[in-house]
Amino acid sequence: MNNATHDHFLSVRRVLVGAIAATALLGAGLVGLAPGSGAAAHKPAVVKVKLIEYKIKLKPSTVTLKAASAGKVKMVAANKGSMEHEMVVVRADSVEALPLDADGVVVEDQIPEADFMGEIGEYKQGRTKSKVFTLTPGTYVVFCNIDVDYGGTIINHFKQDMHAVLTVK
Ligand SMILES: [Cu+2]
Repeated sequence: MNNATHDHFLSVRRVLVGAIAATALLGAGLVGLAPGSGAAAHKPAVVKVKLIEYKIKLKPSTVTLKAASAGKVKMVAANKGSMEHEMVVVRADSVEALPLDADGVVVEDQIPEADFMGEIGEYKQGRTKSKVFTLTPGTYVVFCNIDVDYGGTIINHFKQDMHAVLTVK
């Protein structure tokens, strides 16, 4: 009887020690979670984009990449205008650095492939679309380049100042 009680006491102690050891390991694991490891560490930076006639607003307009994000920047683009818009992301030092034609319209064909980061193609007002871009530190121009024909008069959204600069650090 005495022995049985003693054994029981020992086994309870063993369970407690085991629990403490597990907690210590878990703690060490969390502390040891270096940038780049673990699913949560890969969360992209997020930029909220507002598209209206004829402006693009970025919030924030400067993002600092965490090492663990692997250059991933999620653009959440809300079309708050009254017509379709698109969102193109191109690496360029400034709006003026983009290849423009004589009318001041971006010539997308002349953008080097390596500088073309991608786009969210035109979509309806009232909708929000998201896309994750892989960006390295630098300067990017975010713009809408659609043309709308108003009975022969073509309005190009980029030319109407529908662009913004995104800085990635
Ligand atoms: Cu537009």
